[in-house]
Amino acid sequence: TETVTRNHRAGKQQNGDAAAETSTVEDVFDDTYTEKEGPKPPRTLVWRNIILMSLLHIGALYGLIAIPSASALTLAWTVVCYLISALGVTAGAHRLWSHRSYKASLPLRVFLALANSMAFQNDIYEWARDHRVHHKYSETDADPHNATRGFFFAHIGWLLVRKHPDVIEKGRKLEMVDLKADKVVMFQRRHYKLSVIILCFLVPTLVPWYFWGESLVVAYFIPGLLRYAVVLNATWLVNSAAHIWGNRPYDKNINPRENPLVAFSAIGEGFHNYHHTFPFDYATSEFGCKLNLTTAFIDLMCFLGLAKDRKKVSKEMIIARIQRTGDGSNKSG
Ligand code: ST9
Ligand code: ZN
Ligand code: ZN
Repeated sequence: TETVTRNHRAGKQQNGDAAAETSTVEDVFDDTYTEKEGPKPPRTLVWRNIILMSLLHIGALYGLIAIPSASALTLAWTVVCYLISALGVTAGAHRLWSHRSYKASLPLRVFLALANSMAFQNDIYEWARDHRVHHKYSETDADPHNATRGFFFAHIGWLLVRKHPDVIEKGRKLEMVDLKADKVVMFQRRHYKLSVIILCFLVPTLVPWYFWGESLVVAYFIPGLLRYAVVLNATWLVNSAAHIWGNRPYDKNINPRENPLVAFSAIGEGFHNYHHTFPFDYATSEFGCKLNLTTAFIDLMCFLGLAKDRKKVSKEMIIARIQRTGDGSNKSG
């Protein structure tokens, strides 16, 4: 049944105008790839990123100790910014654009692209390309955040060094026609820097200052830097923690795990054993909206007529998979 689904998805692959409407098969694990023999290429540190990421985290720490001096409205605004930027990654770059697990109307795609710029995690096109190679070549040299290189590398280290050449080589061969055909994605890519300055830094800082007289310093360090750093770390925990700690009810032969704590902080993206087993499922989980605000958001968008065609794995297929390759921790199998 699983191959049926894959062929079905491959069969739906089109190009040209309809491309933005299609599904993708580029997120399916490719077991024909083998790492090159011999010594690994040297690790080259990128000092600019090391310095910027250190400054960001020092700024976030300052934001943390400034919390008592922030007004309640500013703290509420911080949560709002957290949720918007998180949705730009989860419902946008991840479930819509990397995996094509549902379809979104133009207004929703515009919202998700703006929200995505607020999250400042590279533009949607680059994010999705890295994410497709992550699924296709998971835990190998061609995986940008290969978790077999340890927690630190999978978490943040991969953004502080040059990429393994295989990531770029395999990434260049990926089918990206669906994203190239999406005008919203290409517009965000063309204007990425400006959109980040406005949405990740200016809007979070200026709204509390203008509307309720918060000090610019507090507004910059809490809804600005602290919120940005927390969203980044919540995202990175999916690559680090959820590839290391948790059960493997669906496939015990792969590293990704079910991690409820990560699911909570990443608004639904911690059911990672399920997600790598069924990457096209719009809920990234067997359990719908449970610990999964992103699924609730996509459901709401469908209810409002702004999204449609959610892909979901059937219960029978999940149970068959649990029985065939699960680690025994899921009782519904
Ligand atoms: C960030 C991203 O944080 C986080 C992503 C996390 C993913 C998580 C997934 C988990 C599941 C989803 C859960 C969501 C949960 C959300 C929860 C929310 C609460 N294929 O890059 P360069 C080309 S970003 C094909 O310079 P270097 C590239 O086009 C944080 N080609 O490589 C270029 O070509 P050309 C902010 C590729 O020199 C050339 O290669 N951003 C691919 O090795 C060189 O590219 C940063 O910190 C590919 N995959 O540098 C910036 N990749 O020359 C970080 C590259 O022709 N990035 N190419 O133009 C960098 O500074 C650099 O990329 C680098 C590597 C230093 C890391
Ligand atoms: Zn993963
Ligand atoms: Zn994914």
